[in-house]
Amino acid sequence: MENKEIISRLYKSMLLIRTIELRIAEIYHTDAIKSPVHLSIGQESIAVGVCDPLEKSDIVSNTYRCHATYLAKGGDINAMMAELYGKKTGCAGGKAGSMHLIDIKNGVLGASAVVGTTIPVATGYALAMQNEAKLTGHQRVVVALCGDGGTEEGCFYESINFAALHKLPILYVCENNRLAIHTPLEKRWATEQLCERMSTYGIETYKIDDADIFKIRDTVSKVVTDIRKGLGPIFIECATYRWFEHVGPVDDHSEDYRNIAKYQEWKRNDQILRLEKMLDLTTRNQIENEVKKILLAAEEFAENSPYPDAEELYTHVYAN
Ligand SMILES: Cc1ncc(C[n+]2csc(CCOP(=O)(O)OP(=O)(O)O)c2C)c(N)n1
Repeated sequence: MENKEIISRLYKSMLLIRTIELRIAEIYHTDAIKSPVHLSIGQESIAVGVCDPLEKSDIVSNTYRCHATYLAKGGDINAMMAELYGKKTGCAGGKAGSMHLIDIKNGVLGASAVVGTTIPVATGYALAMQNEAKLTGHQRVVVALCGDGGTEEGCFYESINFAALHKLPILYVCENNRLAIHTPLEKRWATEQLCERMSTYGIETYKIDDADIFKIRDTVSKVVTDIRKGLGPIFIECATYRWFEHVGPVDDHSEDYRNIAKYQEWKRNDQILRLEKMLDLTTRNQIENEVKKILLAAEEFAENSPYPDAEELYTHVYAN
């Protein structure tokens, strides 16, 4: 059994992500938020289980469905909310929106709307970290997360091969929610043996099929230690379920491509409720109040921040 401090920390991190995403869904229709939003409600245990064992100087990278990883790695929540509002104080100056969160200071690489493209960038970062360690003596680790759809891109396989060849300090994590927009895995993959496919690159693989927050955290904790020692890349597949529509603020379980029985099953497996039950009422109330305060402050920060100046349209277009 994990100790109370760890349970409280994991609960707070997952609750913060869930609460902010539910709030985003609530205010989305007011047009305060200026960008499309890809919510990861239901998938929180992956981001939190993966980021919890990392050091502050380690790096994570994710796709457009990036709120959870950004927050779990310690990304600035005020800057995230301001980015969604299109404000000058946003983490990308209010010009990029929800799909392109970035917080280099806290180890969050820039996300991208183009499926798969963050994977080679993260792999290149891992190469730089391998070189950096020769000078500093300390090996930072990069974690590249992507969806099951991301693993269908050529650059995913090119990156894994390159990382395996050069024993790069990188962990690849697939958040397998079995959907690429509206197309289920059964219509896209001839076999579901993703880990077996990855192991042909000569790397160690792990599959976690129940989104158990402790299993994810323990596995990542072990493999990151190995990666830091120079053992090369490792791949983890985490099964999960997206509760909301692909993009936007509502749940779309009435749609044909959805499976309501699966949804109910995954809801019963909700890791936030699981941890909630492990905590005493006083601790829970305290955490819930802290989360509410953080969220309220972020919303106020975003609302009260100015929009970017018109001249900003002409900056960051070309590299200097
Ligand atoms: C290169 C590229 N091809 C197609 C798209 C259109 N597209 C946007 S999201 C998406 C599905 C990706 O699914 P997955 O990687 O499993 O991530 P999830 O949305 O489930 O988190 C696709 C095909 C795109 N953005 N980029």
